[in-house]
Amino acid sequence: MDSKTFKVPNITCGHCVMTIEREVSELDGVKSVKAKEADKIVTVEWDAPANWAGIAALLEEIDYPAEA
Ligand SMILES: [Cu+2]
Repeated sequence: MDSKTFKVPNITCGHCVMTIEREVSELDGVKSVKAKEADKIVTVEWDAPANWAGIAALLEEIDYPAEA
C-alpha cells in the first residue's frame, strides 16, 4: 500500500471535501481518501492499479490540483 499526504489549496468548504473524497475514491485501487477542510490537507492510500500520477491527474481534472 502506498500513501501520500498533500495540500490542495482549492479546498474552501465541506463541499470541496466531499467532491474530492467521492471522485478520488472511485479510482480503481484507491483504498481511502481523507480530506480536511480546515488545513486543506488530503491523505490518499492506494494499491495497484492506482498510482500517484493517475491520482494527481484526476485532481487536476476536477480542479483541485495537489500543491507541488
Ligand atoms: Cu467547496
